[in-house]
Amino acid sequence: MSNVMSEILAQLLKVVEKIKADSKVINIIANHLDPDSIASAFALKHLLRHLGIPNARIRILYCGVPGEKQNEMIIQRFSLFQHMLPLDEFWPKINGNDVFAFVDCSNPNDGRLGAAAGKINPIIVVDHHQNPAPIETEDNFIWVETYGACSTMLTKLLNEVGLMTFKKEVGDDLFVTLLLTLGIYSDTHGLLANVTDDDSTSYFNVLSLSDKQALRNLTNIQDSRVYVETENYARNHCIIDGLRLVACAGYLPSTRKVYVAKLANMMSNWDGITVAVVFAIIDDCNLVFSIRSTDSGLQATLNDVLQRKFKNSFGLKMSDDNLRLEGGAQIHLGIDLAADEKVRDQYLELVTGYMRNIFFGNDLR
Ligand SMILES: [Mn+2]
Repeated sequence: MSNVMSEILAQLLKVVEKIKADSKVINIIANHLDPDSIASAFALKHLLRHLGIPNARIRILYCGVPGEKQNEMIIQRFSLFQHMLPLDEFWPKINGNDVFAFVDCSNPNDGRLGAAAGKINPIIVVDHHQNPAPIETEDNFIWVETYGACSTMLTKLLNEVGLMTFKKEVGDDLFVTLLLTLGIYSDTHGLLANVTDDDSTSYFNVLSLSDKQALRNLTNIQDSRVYVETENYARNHCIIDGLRLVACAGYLPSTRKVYVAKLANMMSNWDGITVAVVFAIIDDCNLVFSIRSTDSGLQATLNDVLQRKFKNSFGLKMSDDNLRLEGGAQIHLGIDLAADEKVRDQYLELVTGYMRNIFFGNDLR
């Protein structure tokens, strides 16, 4: 064991002993539902259980919705919703006996935490993002380091304590190694982005312990027919002006909101495009748009102009892999005009004109 790793482990063990001595309930927070976040949450649960915290005093709380189809498939395959609870629903029941762990996130003020934002002081943090994290003291365990995936950090911890074996008889979650494999794979774009030596070592380690057939099934993702139709619509309703693109994805049910971001990701990869904006009118009376830009020099300007236009409904950040700016907004429109098929096209055209003025206009030049 390296000196650094044994120091990290010693601090974790100290905090775990304190949680045990005080009979606290530890709430592991996954503030989004992607493979890395889910894997890290269940791997930490495995670790804490084997360090002596009873199952009944470990809870996984999640934020948001699965969004991407792969996340849905993972959750469904292992019935994960039976083993985690939505933070927003559970938050009112939290009491003085609860303590918190953050995995794959470290910022207590993150908006995804909803009502809990700014109110949690985590006692454990394991994260690979460079976010404003809580300060490490004697009494907490804050491990924030630059790796390709948080799953890599959990893999390292499990290996350090010799807990990389999973047995059904003792109630272990047998799917943890598979989740860790998917977590590292997806956050490093298949070991191609942001990958450190530890990421690749950890990846092959957990891969060798994973069910290959399940892995194939969970990485073979077919686009739904609705997605293909939406993509066709967006391709047919996209306007390009120089290096910029604005595309309308039409009128979507709120369960398909994630398509907007997915299409913006795709279109920002088109040759010659540095800014891609995709928007849709959603049936919950919202105008949703996603913006992607490979020109990081635009960050300040975009932030300025779009904050002014859309206030707090707009947010922009550098992507986890540092490859592009990612942002978006959800603007409440108050009336579901597009529900009326007779005026839908006119309405979408009107909004298209509005978006063109913003993203092709002088303010953002
Ligand atoms: Mn991650």
